[in-house]
Amino acid sequence: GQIIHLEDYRPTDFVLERVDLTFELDPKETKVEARLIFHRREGVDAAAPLVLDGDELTMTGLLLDQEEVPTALYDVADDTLTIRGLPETAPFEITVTTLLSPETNTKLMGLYRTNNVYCTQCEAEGFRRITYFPDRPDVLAVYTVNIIAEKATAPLLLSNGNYLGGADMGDGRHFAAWFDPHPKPSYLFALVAGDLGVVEDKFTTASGREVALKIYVEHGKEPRAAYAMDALKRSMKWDEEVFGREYDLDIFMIVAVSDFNMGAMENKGLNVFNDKYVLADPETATDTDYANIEAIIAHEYFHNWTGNRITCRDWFQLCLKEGLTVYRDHEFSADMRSRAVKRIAEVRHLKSEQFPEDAGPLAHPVRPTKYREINNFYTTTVYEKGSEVTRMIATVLGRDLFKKGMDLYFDRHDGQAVTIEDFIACFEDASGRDLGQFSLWYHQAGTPLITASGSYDAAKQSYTLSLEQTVPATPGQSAKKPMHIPLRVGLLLEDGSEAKPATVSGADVMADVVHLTERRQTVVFSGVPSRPVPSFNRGFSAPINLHIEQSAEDRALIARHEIDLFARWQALNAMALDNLAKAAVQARSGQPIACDEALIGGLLAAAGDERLEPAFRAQVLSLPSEADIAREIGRDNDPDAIQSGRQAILSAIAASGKDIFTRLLGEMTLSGPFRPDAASAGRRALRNAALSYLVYGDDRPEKAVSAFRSANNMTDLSQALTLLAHRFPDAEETLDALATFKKRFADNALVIDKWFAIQATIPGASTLERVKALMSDPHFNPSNPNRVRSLVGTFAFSNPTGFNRADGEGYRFLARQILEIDPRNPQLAARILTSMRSWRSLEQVRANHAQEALKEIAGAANLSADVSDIVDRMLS
Ligand code: DPP
Ligand code: ZN
Repeated sequence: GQIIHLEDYRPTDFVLERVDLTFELDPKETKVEARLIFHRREGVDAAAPLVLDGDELTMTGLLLDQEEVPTALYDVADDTLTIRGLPETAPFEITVTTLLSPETNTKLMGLYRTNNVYCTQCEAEGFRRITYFPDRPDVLAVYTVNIIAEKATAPLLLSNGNYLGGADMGDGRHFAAWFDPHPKPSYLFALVAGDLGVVEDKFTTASGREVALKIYVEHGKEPRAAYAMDALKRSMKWDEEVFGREYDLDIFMIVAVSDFNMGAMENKGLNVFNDKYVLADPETATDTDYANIEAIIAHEYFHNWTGNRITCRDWFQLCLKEGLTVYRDHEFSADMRSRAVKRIAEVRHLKSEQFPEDAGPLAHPVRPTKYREINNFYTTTVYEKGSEVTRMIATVLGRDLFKKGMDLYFDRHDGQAVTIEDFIACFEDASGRDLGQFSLWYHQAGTPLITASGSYDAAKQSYTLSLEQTVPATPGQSAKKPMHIPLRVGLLLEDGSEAKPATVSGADVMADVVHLTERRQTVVFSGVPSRPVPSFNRGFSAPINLHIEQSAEDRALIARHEIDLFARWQALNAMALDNLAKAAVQARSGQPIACDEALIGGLLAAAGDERLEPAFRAQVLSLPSEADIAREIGRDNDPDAIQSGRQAILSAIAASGKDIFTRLLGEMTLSGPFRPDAASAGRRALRNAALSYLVYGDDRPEKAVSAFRSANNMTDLSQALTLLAHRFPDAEETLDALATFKKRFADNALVIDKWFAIQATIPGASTLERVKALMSDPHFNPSNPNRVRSLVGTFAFSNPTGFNRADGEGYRFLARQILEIDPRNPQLAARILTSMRSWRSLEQVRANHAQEALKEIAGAANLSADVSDIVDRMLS
C-alpha cells in the first residue's frame, strides 16, 4: 500500500446527495444495487471523472441515469471505478450492481456471515467491499436500505435508522426497508440479517421521545443480555445528564455476533458487538467482563454524538471521535463505580499498553500525519492517550469551561465532518484561552519525562521544585518542543496534612495544578512551615513518566495520608516497582533478593485498612506486572530474571501478610446471590488478591483447590483455576480442575476462551508446547478472532517468560502463526503481531531471535498491507 498524507487532504469533486441500496442476500452470491445521486462540486473541472473506491468486488452493471454507461466511459481497476463524461452541473444518478460472497469473506470487513447471520463491518474502509463508493468519512449522505432475503433463515432484516416497512415476496423471500434520516459516512452503515433472539426494553428521553431498545443475540442467550440492556439505559440517561445529549431515532439496536475483529462498532442506530462484550451472567462472566460490557455499551452509545452526529473529516482525525468517546466512557464508569479505583485501572492499562507503544517502533502522534494502513491506527495511542489529552483539556480549563467548550462543539459542528483543530477551537473560543502549545499533545509522539527535584529552605520557609521536561525522540520526530503539562502536585507535611503555600512563583498554578510550559522550570512555594513531601501527578493529571528520588519513607507518607486516593496507590506502586526492578537485577546476577520492609509495611497497612474500600485495597495488593517491570528497567531485559525476582518479592509479602490475608479471606466472603455491582466486585477482588498470596505462600494446592470447588461465580472460579494452573501447572489437582472446567463449559465458547487464556499464560518455557497442543483442541477455531486472540494473542501479549523463550522458539511460533492468519484475516494478524513491539528492549540473545522472526515475516510473499506496515515499522 502507498502512504497517505494528511497534507494531501482535499474535498471530493462530487457531492453525494442520497444513497439507495438494495441487497438480495445469499450466502454465496449476494447482489447489491447501489443508486447514488451526486452533483459536481462548484468550481470542479467539468472533465473531472468520478472516482469510486472498491475492494474485491465483481461489478455486473453500471448505469448513469438508468442508461447503461458505455465501456469507453469507465474503467474498473483493482480498487477503483472511474467514470467519465458526467453532467457538468446537474445532479445525476449512478447505479452500480455488484456481487459478493459473504460466506467466503474471512477478513470480516464488508458483508460477511457469522453463525449463519449476515452482518457488516465497515469502519474504516469496509463499505468499499460492498459497493463502489466514495468511501471516506467526509462524504455524508442519507441512506435508504432495502433488504431481501430468505424468510426461513433470515426472519430478521435490520439496517440503520427507522424501520419503514416490509412484506412477504411470495417466493419464500421477504423484504424490509429502512431509512436513516441522519446524514452519515459509509463507515457507519450496517446491515444484519438472520435468525436471532431479542431482548426488548424502552427508554424515554428527557424531551419525551420514546425509544425502542433491542438487543439481538443467539436464541437461548437472551437472559445473558440483561446486564447489557441495563448498562445501555444507564448510558442513555447519563449522556443526557452529564453532556446534555439525547438519542435521536425511534429505535436503538445492538446485535451480538461471535466473529468480530474489534470490540464493537457504533453504526448509526444499529451497533454490532463482539458477543464477548454483550453476554454475561454470574456463572459465565467475571467482574471484569461485567465492567467491560458496561464500558463498551456506553462507549458505542456515546459515539452517537461524538463520532456519528459529528464525525471525522478524514481518518487522521480518528482520535476526534475515539479519544473523546473513551474519555466519556471513562467518566461514565467513574460515575457508576468508584472514581479512584476506576482511575487506577485506567492508568494501569494506559501504562501497560500505551506507554510501550509510545516508547517503541510503532510510536505515533495521537493525531498522526501519515499512514499506510488505517486499520493499524486503532491504537491505544489514539484511544487511550487521546482520552488523556481530552481529560487534560478539562483539567486545564476547569469543569465549567470544559463543558462550555463541549456545548459549543455540539452546537457548531452537528452534522459535520471535522478536525482536531475544529475541536480545539471550540475550547479556545469558549474559554478565551490559547491552546496552541497544548495542542502539541496531539502532534508530538512519545511519553514526556519529567525529572523533578525539591529542596527546602527552613530559614525562608520555602520549597523549591526544579522540573525538567524532555520528550523522547520517536519515529519521524527527532526534536520535540516543550509541552504544556498540567501537573497536579500536593505538598504533604510530616503529620500528613497538606501545606497551603502563601505564594507560588515560577509557573502558573491554579488550585493544585502546576502548568509546566518550559523545558526547565523552577517553582517556588513560600510559606511552607516544614520540609514537605511532594506528591506528583495526582489523579494522573498528565500522561507522563516521572523521575524523582523519593525515599520509601516519603512514599509511605503519601500512601498513608494523601487525600487523593489515586496518588496513594501511585506511591505504593512506585515503591513496588523500584523494589521489583532491583529484584530482577539481583535475580539475574544470582544475588539474594531483598524485599523492602517499607514496601511490605505499606502494602499490608493498606490491605488491612478498613476505612479504604476493598477494590482499592485489591489494586494495592496487585503487584506491577512483569511487563511493567520490564518497562521500568527499559533495556537489556531478561524476562526470566524479572519473573523470578517478582516471585521472590511476592513470596516475601505472602509470608509477612499471612495473618492479614487469612483474615481477609474470611471477611471478604460474600453471602447471598451474586451481584455484579462495584462494591461486591471489590470484595471479590480483595478476597482473591488475598487468596493469591496465600496460594503463593504455600507449596500445596489445597487452598486453590478448595476455592475452585466452592466458587459459585465465574470471577472466583476462573481466579482459582488461574492460581492452580500458574502455581501448580503439572499437579494432578490442576489437571482435574482444567478438565472439570472444560467439561462444564464445553458449549460456551466465551468461557472456553478463558480456559485457553489461563493455560496460555502459565509462566515458563514449556507453555509453548502446551499452546501448540491446544491449537489442536476441537474448541479451537482458527477463523474465529476471539479464539485466536485468547490462545495465540494472550500467549504473545501476556506470557513474558513463555513467549520470550531464550531459544527464540516463541517468536518463530508467532511468525508462523502470523503468516497463517494473514491471508485469512490481515487485521487480526497485524494486531497480534504488535505483541512484539518492545523487542528492542530485550537482552541481546532474545532481541536477535526476535529480529530474525520479524525478518522472516517481512520476507514472506503476498503479505497484507496490514502486516507489512507493522513489520516494516517494527524493523526500521
Ligand atoms: N469505532 C469502534 C469503536 O472504537 C472501533 N471500530 O468503538
Ligand atoms: Zn470508539
